[in-house]
Amino acid sequence: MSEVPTDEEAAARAVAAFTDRFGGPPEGVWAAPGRVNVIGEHTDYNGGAVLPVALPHTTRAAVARRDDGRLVLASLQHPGADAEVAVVDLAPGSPGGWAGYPAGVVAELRDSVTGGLSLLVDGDVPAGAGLSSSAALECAVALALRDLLGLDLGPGDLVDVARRAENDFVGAPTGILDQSASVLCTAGHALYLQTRDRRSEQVPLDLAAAGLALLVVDSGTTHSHAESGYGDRRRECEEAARRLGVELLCDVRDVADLAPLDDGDERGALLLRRARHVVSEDARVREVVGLLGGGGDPRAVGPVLTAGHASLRDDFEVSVPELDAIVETALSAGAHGARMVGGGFGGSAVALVDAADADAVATAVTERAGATRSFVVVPSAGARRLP
Ligand code: GAF
Repeated sequence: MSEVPTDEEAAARAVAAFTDRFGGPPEGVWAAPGRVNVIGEHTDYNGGAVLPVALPHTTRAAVARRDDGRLVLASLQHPGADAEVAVVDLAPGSPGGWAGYPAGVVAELRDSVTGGLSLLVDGDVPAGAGLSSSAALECAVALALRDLLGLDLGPGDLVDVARRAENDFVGAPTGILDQSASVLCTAGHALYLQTRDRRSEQVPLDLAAAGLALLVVDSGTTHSHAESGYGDRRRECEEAARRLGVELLCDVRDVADLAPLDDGDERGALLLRRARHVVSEDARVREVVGLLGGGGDPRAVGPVLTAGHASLRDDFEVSVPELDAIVETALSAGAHGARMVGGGFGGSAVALVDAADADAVATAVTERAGATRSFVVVPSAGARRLP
């Protein structure tokens, strides 16, 4: 299990590190969380629904304006990898690496960043674990710039700025799930977001009251084809939508309506599987929201999560043996349901467990499935300025 600092502790640590690095205090410290998605994977770029919760783990940005037109970036998680560049010279991929995420946000807002910025990053969102550490960083910086520069940006604008940084500057073709979760989630709730029209609803999620816990399990693996695999899936979904004559795959509501994709050739069969995942996953989001809001036993959500895993594994083919083993082990250790989360090809899984079994399930996935870390998620607050 991993500990996270309080907002006050996190702010004090960021102020001290900033002062040490830049010789004076920052003008403020902003934090944004990572996320875990309860259900709704690979639906966001298909116009479907998602149901993330914000993690208690956040990324913090301590920021001060400069007057020399330069952007200077430092990170406690990347010692020795500071980056410095003139704001006018920011261009996709330059700087790259960790600094590309904050730089991408600054590039998006560069018309307002006339004097330059000093920025120090700290955080505890596990990196490379499929828990949105990159979106947390983008959103913390976007919020900092809005406040510091007095920009007229609503929550949806912040999501878009952060997402464009990831798509256009870093070059990762993601949807809006991660940035929306980081900005819009609230403590004690899951965010039920329709990505088509951005309507959202806060769904109360007090699993502890039902004697339950949502356990996040990090597989400790990231496969090298994660990025290319994600892009491939996006293109396959777009092709399936084109063949069906719909704008986005989630315009199809019934899996039976996907039958025309199976035109007898191999490509058609593959597109049918991809589309079947997306359309059935979108329905699973609605099912889970219904179960959580229906006043029944939230344990009923478990099998829906497990069905989501089977769909990601068999139809969408984004799981990996390490995640399959974690899911199987968690289920055999008593979890009510379990599935991989995020884009896939490595990263983390979630398991819905009786709170009393959380430690036993965590031990089982570590000892029998090679998991590197587990923690119980308390649905936490979205992006905010720290005190
Ligand atoms: C990644 C992406 F960034 C999200 O936009 C989403 O598509 C997710 O994979 C899969 O649901 O986290």
